[in-house]
Amino acid sequence: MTKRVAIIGAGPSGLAQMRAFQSSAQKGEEIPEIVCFEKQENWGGLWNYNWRTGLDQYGEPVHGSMYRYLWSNGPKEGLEFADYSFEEHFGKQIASYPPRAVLFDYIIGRVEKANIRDWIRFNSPVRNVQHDPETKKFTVTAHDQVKDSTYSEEFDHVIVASGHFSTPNVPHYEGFEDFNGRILHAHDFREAREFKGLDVLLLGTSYSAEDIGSQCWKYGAKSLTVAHRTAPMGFNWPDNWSEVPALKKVDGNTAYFIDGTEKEVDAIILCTGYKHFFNFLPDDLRLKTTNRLAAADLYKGVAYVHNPDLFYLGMQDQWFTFNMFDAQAWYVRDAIMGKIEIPQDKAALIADVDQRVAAEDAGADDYAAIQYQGDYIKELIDETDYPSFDVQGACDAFYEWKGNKKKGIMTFRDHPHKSIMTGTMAPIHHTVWKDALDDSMDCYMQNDV
Ligand code: FAD
Ligand code: NA7
Repeated sequence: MTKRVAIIGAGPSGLAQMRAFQSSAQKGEEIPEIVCFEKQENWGGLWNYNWRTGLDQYGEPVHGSMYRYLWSNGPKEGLEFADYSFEEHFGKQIASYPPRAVLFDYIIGRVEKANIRDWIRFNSPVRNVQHDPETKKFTVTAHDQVKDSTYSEEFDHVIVASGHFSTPNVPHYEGFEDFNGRILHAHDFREAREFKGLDVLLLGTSYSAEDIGSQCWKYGAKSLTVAHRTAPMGFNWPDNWSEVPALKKVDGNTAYFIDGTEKEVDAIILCTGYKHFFNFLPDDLRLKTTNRLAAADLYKGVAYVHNPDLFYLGMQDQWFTFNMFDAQAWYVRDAIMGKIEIPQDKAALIADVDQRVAAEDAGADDYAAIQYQGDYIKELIDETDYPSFDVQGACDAFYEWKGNKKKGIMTFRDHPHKSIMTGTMAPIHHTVWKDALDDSMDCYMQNDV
């Protein structure tokens, strides 16, 4: 009997999984039957831009957290697929920090070539998964939203690739209910021009705060104030950007900070991160982890220690993205196809996780974290036939990127990097990022290379 495998989500992680199986089939190997359940009407996950916020057309929470004008926050040379280069897709080398539409096109190009769209059931959120310890089968219940009918099917394995940057972590601060302006989470941010001419307060010091603040600055916000709970980001910010200690409360439009300072603000954007949230999974199958590199309870970062027939992709915090999802997907494919043996002894699985947590904790800084995740990718690809690539070169691209951010937080995207897949240097983009207000693919592709 052919095994049946369910993949939940057709974002970059789920698509990597399908491409992994398809590449085996292409080599003449017999692969399991694959069914991918995707809640949205198209593939690409977060990269499938959604103008909606709140609930979608079916009343489901909107998955999308990406906003207009988003340009890659790291160099594309760090995320390039080893089996499908940017040059193969675009027919030429492109600049290093592409806008969202360009990256979406790249992700989709590979799976269109692989011809796997028929494996995906769109508009089909998974509602429930149950595991029967007797038969060792999973029962997946999905909702066909077009027919408005719910049905269940059995699978030998389930791979959860539903992402973890869609359910916002929304703290409350005193006075929010009486604030005379908009309070929103980064998840609901779409159009930076909404904040033109306004004094904007952001909470948080990670990617969302840095990037949403930078967009608001680029599109004409009057001032940006970023409150940190732990430590400031410490970049060399423009003159109308300040970093302040944690927010204490708001009263009317006045924000009060714990050092006794205050600031009049028109809008508050909560860049306070996301929750790993799987409301379709029962307690015995549900991953509970914080957003870290060594995610809890995942052997080799993918196999659920309490039931290693269940896999999770992309659940780690991310320096690396697309090629890390590939490394995981090829590994999971080989585990399912019996080429890699996952220990069935729970203590051994847990020992693997403990060792990963300790290794991450031993790292001193972001540079160690990048190296840690790079080493993880190397470890996985060494065990499969995923095309070997210069992971260290990708780490170096990230180190360069960090250095460029220190030199100029509004100019780091103007730097080119060298592809580790093809060895080609990226061109310098025709317009510096701060002046490039048109983020369409047509405009981006106008580089003369
Ligand atoms: P997702 O992209 O989230 O895809 C998950 C898929 O699962 C979605 O299609 C969703 O609809 C589906 N799904 C969810 N629940 C269900 C369900 N119950 N049933 C069926 N389907 C379901 N990475 C970069 O490399 N560069 C960047 O510049 C970058 N910018 C980012 C900016 C923002 C604002 C955010 C939030 C993330 C950014 N990322 C970036 C990181 C991003 O996490 C990855 O690039 C990538 O999208 C993760 O892929 P994924 O498939 O794991 O998850
Ligand atoms: P992250 O990277 O998880 O960061 C969350 C930030 O929110 C971090 O700076 C936290 O501060 C801060 N935070 C969390 N809770 C609070 C409260 N209650 N008050 C104030 N500040 C808080 O999320 P991002 O959205 O920035 O990035 C997620 C992904 O999106 C990322 O991969 C990018 O590619 C895009 P802390 O340091 O813990 O004090």
